[in-house]
Amino acid sequence: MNERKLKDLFLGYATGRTSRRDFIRNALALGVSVTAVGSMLEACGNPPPPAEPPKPAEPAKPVEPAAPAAPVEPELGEMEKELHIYNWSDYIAEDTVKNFEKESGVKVTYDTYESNEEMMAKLQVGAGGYDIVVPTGYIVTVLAEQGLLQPLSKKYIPNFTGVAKLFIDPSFDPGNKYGVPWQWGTTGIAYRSDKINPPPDSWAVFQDAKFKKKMTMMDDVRDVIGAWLKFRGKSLNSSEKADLDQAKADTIAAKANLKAFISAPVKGQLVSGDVWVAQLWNGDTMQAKVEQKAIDYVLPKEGGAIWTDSLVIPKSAPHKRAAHAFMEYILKPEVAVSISDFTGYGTPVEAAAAKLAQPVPYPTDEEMKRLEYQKDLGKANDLWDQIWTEIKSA
Ligand code: N2P
Repeated sequence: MNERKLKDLFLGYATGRTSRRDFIRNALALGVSVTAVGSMLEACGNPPPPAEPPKPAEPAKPVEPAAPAAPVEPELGEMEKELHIYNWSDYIAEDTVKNFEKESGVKVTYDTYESNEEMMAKLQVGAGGYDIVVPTGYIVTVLAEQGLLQPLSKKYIPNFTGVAKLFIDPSFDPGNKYGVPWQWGTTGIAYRSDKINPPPDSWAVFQDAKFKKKMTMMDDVRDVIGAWLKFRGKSLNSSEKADLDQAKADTIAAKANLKAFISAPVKGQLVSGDVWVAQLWNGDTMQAKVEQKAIDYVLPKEGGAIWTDSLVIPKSAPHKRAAHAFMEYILKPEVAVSISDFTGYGTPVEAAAAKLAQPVPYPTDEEMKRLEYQKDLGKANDLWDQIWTEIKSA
């Protein structure tokens, strides 16, 4: 049985991209037993019940004009004594959790992940018992549509008023209903300026055999295919088959020169000199630079992704009040400064932005022309996933 295919299929179903019928059909075709398919479906929870048949129309009654719906924010009970956080690796200051525990008396369990997919897979099968996770913008949309997120009760987060305008009412989370912005950044190229001269300025560097096996791209379908789409002047949200076929060919051409598809953990290899060029996020590059001055970052001339990651609370979270307390805590300007000073990413807290040891200015209009926000791909997710699987096994 092809385990990789089965895993992708299961992920597709768990994330709502693959229908129940397609999941069953394909799983059986892969040789999975009927009993095993049953348990996999169960692990994903029950699908929504079939819609009720329409009732015969009743004669219309005069109705009172409806009062404008005030947003109902859930009331939360007493502060719990525990909090379970699941965040990207290297994405918080070393003392943030400790200081929060001291101030609040809440005991924090802190786990890390390396990709949105890794986090979603856990969340969607109900594993982990997490109170806070940190998805990228387009993933907030997906999780919210799947009904997996708790709407925020902003009355417990008075510091939310300190969030900069740019992060208010984002298109991926209208009204900031579910998320408190955490950090923002870009996806570009980290390189060793002592090994590569002139510095790379294009995604094309990954197709240059001169640096064979000294280069890596991220282990992330959206970032890798997105980069090759930008390389050809396309949107990194394209769902056009022709664009994606070209991106696939470009990725496979690059793969011959790559040491690996690897995300944040590549930092150590950049520092040691095992890797000279890595597709990476700006902040993680700055973290590596602390240890090795010759590491620099460039946004390729063809452009790349800009993103905001947000703190959100899963609907199933056992400690929702404590989760709100943590959100309130990290929005304090001095705490926000210390977090971004460690991560190297930009802060959404307005009063903190100017106080960073190395300020991360919001992109200028000129830079913005080269940057693009990732959006949920909807139906095209299947095609992207299929191409990614083909690239990985090529
Ligand atoms: C964590 C970086 C995560 C950024 N090291 C991904 N949007």
